[in-house]
Amino acid sequence: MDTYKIIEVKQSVFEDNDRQADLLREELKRDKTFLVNLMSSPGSGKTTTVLRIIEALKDEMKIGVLEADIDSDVDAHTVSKTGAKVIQLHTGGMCHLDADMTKQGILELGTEEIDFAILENVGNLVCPAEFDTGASKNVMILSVPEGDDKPLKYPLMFSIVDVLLINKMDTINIFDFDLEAVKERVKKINPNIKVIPICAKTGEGVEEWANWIRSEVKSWNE
Ligand SMILES: Nc1nc2c(ncn2[C@@H]2O[C@H](COP(=O)(O)OP(=O)(O)OP(=O)(O)O)[C@@H](O)[C@H]2O)c(=O)[nH]1
Ligand SMILES: [Mg+2]
Repeated sequence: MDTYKIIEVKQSVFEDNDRQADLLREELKRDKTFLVNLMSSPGSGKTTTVLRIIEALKDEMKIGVLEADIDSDVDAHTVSKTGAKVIQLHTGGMCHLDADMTKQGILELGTEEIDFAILENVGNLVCPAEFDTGASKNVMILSVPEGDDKPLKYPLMFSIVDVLLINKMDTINIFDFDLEAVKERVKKINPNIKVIPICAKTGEGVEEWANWIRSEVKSWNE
């Protein structure tokens, strides 16, 4: 007979996180704050896209930003120049944010003053997909130089997002990136996903994402 017990710790961690995430979502709904969890690989253009969306929406809604990184405050410093309220979250080595960490950031941000909050998650295509942050919606960026095979290699991430932004479209002729193949691959994993090609560098395509946010903020507040 075995003299030791095996406990599925991972499962209980996820269940506990899911409960906290649902509670946070309810609070955000009550406070009329729409929170987007923005995920991607390192360097795919999250901060550049955040700057563009602030530019597009800053005259219509009060925007707050949570910048999550293992270390440093370079992204918070960059975003703070827009005038939006920014909180930098350090994960202390963790490769993702969970609902409790997100809640701590939201409390610092203060929901009364914020209509639209955006969480730039830690750059990673694996761990952030496993933890519900309590956000209203999940959005991810796949940038052209990463390659069109990523939906095949990281299906979980592509399965949990509402919107896929395909960034760095200005480089599509340099890399062998098949946009139609990506659309087909992601629709197989997630038939309801909305795919928006953008170029955060020039701002091209960002208006379509801004329109999606406008419409989601409206329904969140109904
Ligand atoms: N050519 C091109 N470069 C871009 C575009 N968007 C972002 N970049 C560049 O890509 C690099 C990384 O962009 P960031 O916005 O810092 O990426 P990030 O995802 O926030 O990076 P981490 O926070 O480190 O994960 C920078 O040099 C940007 O100027 C784009 O649309 N086209
Ligand atoms: Mg960044």
